[in-house]
Amino acid sequence: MDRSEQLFERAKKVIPGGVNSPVRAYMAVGGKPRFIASADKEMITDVDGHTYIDYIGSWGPMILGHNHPAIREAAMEAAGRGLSFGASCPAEVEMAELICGLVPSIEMVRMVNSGTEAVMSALRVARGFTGRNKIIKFEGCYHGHCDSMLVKAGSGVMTSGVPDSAGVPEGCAQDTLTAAYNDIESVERLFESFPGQVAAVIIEPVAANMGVVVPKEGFLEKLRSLCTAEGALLIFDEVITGFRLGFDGAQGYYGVTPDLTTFGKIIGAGMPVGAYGGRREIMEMVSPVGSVYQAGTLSGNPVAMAAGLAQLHILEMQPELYEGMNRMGGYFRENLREILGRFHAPCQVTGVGSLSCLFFTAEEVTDYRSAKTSDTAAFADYFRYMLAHGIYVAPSQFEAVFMSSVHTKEDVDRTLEVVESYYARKRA
Ligand code: HOZ
Repeated sequence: MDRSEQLFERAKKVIPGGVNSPVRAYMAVGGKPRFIASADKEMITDVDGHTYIDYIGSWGPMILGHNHPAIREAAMEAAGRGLSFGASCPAEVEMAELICGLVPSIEMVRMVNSGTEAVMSALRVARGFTGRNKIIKFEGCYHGHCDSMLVKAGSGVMTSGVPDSAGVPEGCAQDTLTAAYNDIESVERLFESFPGQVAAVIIEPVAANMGVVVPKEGFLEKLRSLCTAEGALLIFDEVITGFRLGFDGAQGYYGVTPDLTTFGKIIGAGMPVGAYGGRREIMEMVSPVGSVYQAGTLSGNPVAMAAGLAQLHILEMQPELYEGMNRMGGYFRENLREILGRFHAPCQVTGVGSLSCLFFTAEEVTDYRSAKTSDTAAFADYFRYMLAHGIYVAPSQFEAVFMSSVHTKEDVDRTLEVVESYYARKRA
């Protein structure tokens, strides 16, 4: 048994499934999870000394790569002044000003500790603001694990084949309505069925938890108009796309303005952070100004704020890093398609900017239903080969390939070589 296996055996005795988040258990791909000892730039090293090119990047936030010296130093410097105060600190004001300055739709923002918390809070605010209860979400979109969002959810919920979670009372889910991604008529029908009752529509503007599914041209615009016409708020869950597709995330990329936005780990450069924000009149609903209660001892934590600010400041000073990273994502997708085409592999390569995905299906992937046509056994086989050859992609079909600003052309070429050798071996 190697050290990862030993740790997993120990973990299984004291942590459910041996993991602190289900996707990590490798249940969808087989094999034993790798326990990570360290990470630097685009590389990650497990406890047995195997090094991989990392395409997870802690599920998105490592935009500048792992262990960036300026981010590490900012966090360490802040830690030297105390780990948590449970009181206001200067860095959280700076962070709020920076976010409001960079994202035009956000006039006020509240820090929380995870994307799940951000979504849970934004939904409460939307309900408080509109005085309505129903929320429309999209099949296959994942908005964290708060009760009302575990309905037709993506990510680990999708791989395990469990449509909902046990322990979610019917009452919590009954106000969640589900529409089909990229299908505006499915949203219109819900508004017609529940007139004047929908508080908000929440969406990942680029769906990245059923694999990566990009919005069809005009879909987000139509969603915007529909929400405005129906008096419902539009919430963009930008936990994955925020500050990744550019400073103003998917909303800037597609030119569609939501009423509320949720962010996650990216804001903290990987530290446990989330945030939600939007128009002033909506955000002024939040306690202590308004009547929507939401709180948190660790919110605006000084160490997390310092790390997040350091990353955002670097990006602010070097916006060309986005161009490089998006270009590398495009280069990867283009060459991957070329290889798959050569081997007549029934696959789809999807993505935008630095987010990519490889689906094992002949069908074009535009929504949850088509994403589910992917042959997950074929993905698992591919995953195991990639891992064995030093390429670390998410251990599930229904996640994204994350490119950082430090992935080099050599890394991507090496990755493509491994893909090519995988198909050559299959054909042989
Ligand atoms: N929710 C993440 C995938 N979209 C998985 C997080 C983890 O396992 O760390």
